[in-house]
Amino acid sequence: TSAPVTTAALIGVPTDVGAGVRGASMGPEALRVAGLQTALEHQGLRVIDTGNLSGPANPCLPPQDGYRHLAENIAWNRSLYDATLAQLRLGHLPIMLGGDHCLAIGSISAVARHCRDTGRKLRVLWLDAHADFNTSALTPSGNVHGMPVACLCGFGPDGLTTLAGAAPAIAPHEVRQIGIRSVDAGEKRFVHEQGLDVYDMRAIDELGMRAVMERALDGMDDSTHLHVSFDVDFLDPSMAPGVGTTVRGGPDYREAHLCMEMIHGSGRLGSLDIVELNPALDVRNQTAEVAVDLVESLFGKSTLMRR
Ligand code: 5AB
Ligand code: MN
Ligand code: MN
Ligand code: MN
Repeated sequence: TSAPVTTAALIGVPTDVGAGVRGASMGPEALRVAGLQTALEHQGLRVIDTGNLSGPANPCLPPQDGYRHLAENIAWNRSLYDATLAQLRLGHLPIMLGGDHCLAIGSISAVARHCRDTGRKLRVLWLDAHADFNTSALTPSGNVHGMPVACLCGFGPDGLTTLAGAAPAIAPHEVRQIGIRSVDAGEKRFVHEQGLDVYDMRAIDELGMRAVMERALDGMDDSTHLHVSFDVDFLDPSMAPGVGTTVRGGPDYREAHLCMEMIHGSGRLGSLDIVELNPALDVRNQTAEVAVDLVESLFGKSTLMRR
């Protein structure tokens, strides 16, 4: 009795319309060059690379009414929503290759819709230096990559909050944030008000990554779909310089691996985003290579046979 083979579907989304610094649009190709497909195949997955989605160029304009490039953000996320939902309906495990983190609105809206359609529970693990819980009123930048969690919870413009239908795609209690160390003042108040479950760097320092992950993964069962949204700036910039918004003091290499290994151990992983990788700021593709290393752990690579 061997477990059925999982088919992963890579969806490249080459855009940086939600970011303040350009370059994340080159992320999908950098992840491919770093050997993502082979790494997944080594962990026993079947992999389909669906190629890259296409969409509007980055107009590089200042914010309007609190958002930069709102129309472009909506266009890319609609297209990603459709592509992700199609793969979920085929029984595949979608892996979104970003692109900036605005794209989690499209991918997670599709996952939420699929969970609703199939009677599953949803758990979202948000691995990031940032809470990404700004609104147009709170944002210091207007960059939509700082707003996806708020949009998914229903706080945002119609074009980004209703991809999966009129109701918010997710509820704050379905989210666990890990690695957080940079939150804006207004955003911080809103995180508390909405009751997001945040494991910041202090929690990781005090409790250790193991206890944090035990808590973050607690309460899932056979009917839970686990989505991991991996913002590469989660990692300490000493090992991951290729991101637009570095923040010192992130998880080190071993802590990040333990995080991924424990997610694998939960057995519930159903979809993944890899976002915010910026090859224009990277050195010899090392950040993409670290991300691929971590994805190997996420899909079951371990030193010894079993644990
Ligand atoms: B990322 C900041 N909070 O809203 C903002 O990289 C940064 O997807 C957002 O986590 C960083 O502009 C967005 C200052
Ligand atoms: Mn982010
Ligand atoms: Mn971030
Ligand atoms: Mn970023």
